Amino acid sequence: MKATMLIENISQLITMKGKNGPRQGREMSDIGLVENAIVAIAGDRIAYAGSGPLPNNIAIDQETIIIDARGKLVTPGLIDSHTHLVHGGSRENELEMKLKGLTYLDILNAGGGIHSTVKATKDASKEDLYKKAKKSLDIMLSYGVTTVEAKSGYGIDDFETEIKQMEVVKELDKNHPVDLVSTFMGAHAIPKAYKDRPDDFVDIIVNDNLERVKSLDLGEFCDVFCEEGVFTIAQSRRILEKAKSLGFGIKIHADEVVDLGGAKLAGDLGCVSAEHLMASSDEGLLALVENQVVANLLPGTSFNLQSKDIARARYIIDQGGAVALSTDYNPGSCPTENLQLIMTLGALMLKMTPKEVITAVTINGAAALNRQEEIGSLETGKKADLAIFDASNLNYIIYHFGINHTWGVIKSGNLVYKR
Ligand code: IZC
Ligand code: ZN
Repeated sequence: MKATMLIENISQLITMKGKNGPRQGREMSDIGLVENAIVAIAGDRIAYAGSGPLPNNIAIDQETIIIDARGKLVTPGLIDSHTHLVHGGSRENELEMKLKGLTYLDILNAGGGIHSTVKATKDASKEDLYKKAKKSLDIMLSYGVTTVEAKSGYGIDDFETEIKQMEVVKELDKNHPVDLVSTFMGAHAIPKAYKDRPDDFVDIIVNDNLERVKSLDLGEFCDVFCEEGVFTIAQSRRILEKAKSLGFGIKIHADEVVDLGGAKLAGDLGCVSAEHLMASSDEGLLALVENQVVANLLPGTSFNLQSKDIARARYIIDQGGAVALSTDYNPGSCPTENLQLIMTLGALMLKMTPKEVITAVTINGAAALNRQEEIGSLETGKKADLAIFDASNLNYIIYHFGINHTWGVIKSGNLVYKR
């Protein structure tokens, strides 16, 4: 086999070698770290990742691109498994309201928050949405991210806007080096027209919209915002059960502000991941652990909302659960594309170790997207998605926070971003 690219003299290589599945409990500390390592790539696949020398079956010639990674850290491409990437407008108007003490739900229930982004998204053309989302995706890539999940949910009862968002995701997936994973989240807020009869809106999603998304092949996952004043447990269950029966992978925004029992529901329904979990009970978190649901934690949101409740990553991991970390990038509760900052918050706010943090943004992010066979670790045959950091070790990029440590990003075997 001929190597198309060889990365050599790597100070620290994190392979995440091991099972292709959510890494749980103590497995989250097993990161397959190799020092003075090499990675050989053939086309879009990893040919070899580990200590030198190059195995005999891999040859290099004048065409092989050689990268000298002396003093550098190499990891699997980072995975941002929870974002609201495609939307119109921004919500900096909420900042001063927040400083005066209004909460996220106060603003939403007064008709702002998500509703203001719904209006801005409806008013934006598809081209505008594409351009804005591409700009964010370029930033994400520059931070070492190679796969991004993107939710709809700013059309809600205006289904054409939902479709518009998901079509943008599909086009970006085709045109941009970063891979996108599309999630239908029509159940993101109760539309104003359905304020007094929310079940009628749930009926539309269950009896109509889910099937249309499936038939148009626009969404792989379905997500619901299960929260006080948004969708109840019973409504969330109806939507997710129907979605599952149609072949969607299912996710749930659970217990972000109030513990309604969303984590428990995620366990009962066999969700692929449950998101936020800031207010979840022990019972809810144990239901995730028992049913191998990935706990997708979003500490940037806790930081930005200045929440009193912080997701209990330590409890989940110590009980044997699997944690992923994501930005939650959206114009309201977490307006940042910077997954490296979220890694620092995972350590400092959620008390995760650096090894657990890197697991949470690689193989466990992949597991939260059902992509664990393809990405999330650097092993022979997997996709050649890698981030190269201008740092000699993992702890450094988590400790030196708020800046971008990326030196280069390799996506499907090509150097697509270089500092
Ligand atoms: O636009 O506020 N939490 N949905 C649920 C969001 C945050 C996004 C937003
Ligand atoms: Zn979210």
